[in-house]
Amino acid sequence: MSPEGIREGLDTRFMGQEVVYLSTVGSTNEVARAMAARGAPEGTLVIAEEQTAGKGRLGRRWIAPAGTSLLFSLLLYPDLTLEQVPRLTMLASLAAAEAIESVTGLPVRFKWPNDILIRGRKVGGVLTEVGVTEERLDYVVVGIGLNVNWTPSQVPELAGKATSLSEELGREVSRLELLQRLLRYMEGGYLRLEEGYLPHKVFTSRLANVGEKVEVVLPRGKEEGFVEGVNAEGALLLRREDGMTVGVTMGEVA
Ligand code: BT5
Repeated sequence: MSPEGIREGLDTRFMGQEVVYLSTVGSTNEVARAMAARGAPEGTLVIAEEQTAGKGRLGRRWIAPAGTSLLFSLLLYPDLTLEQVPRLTMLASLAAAEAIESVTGLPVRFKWPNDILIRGRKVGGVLTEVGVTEERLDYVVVGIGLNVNWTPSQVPELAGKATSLSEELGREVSRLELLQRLLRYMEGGYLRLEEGYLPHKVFTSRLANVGEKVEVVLPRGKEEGFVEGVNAEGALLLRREDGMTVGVTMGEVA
């Protein structure tokens, strides 16, 4: 991949039109945050072949051998409140799902809040970070990692839990085509978001475990209940044994 290659044939207005392409970097999210501080334009794409400190949530690591994956971040300046930012995480997951399905035909589901799954295994994840001044949202960095052409099941830590597009399909997939489609879907959703579109219903239609009993690991403790879906702000709706439905904003389905 190259910056020229990415822009060539990319039919977006701004998403991915400014490209920062790096062969190796700590984390693309960190570079995108630095770009925000320098006033880089909306839709700036920071993409790397390899990350030496790829980040997951809560200090976890994102593992990907060089040249095998899509590892990138998008810089956005949305007109949203802090509470509404999960809409962007949902949009990014949806854009990834639509891109994967249109390129490969593989069925994509989500595990709340930010896992992208194929046949129950994690093929990608989204890490959304914000820049805030005096409680006002300055910028949002949406980081996406997708396993494209490698075998994560060979990494002991990921065995049985992770997969990739090539592992599922038995052949390699064009990272460029996948990226360009994802950028197009992301821009389409983002523009609709500004007109008041709420992505939670479409997101819920792809949510794993709906109607099933799950355990959600919270920052402190756990919550058990039946998954009902996700609300407009991305909270997981859980119906507890006592019949009450609660909205969980922080944590993850075990
Ligand atoms: C995520 O975190 O799933 C968000 C991952 C976002 C990565 C992208 S890459 C581009 C951008 N720049 C960054 O620095 N980050 C973003 P979380 O839900 O916390 O999941 C992390 C967990 O997933 C790890 O603890 C592992 O168990 C597992 N994991 C790590 N690498 C994986 C991989 N390649 N495929 C599947 N699972 C993985």
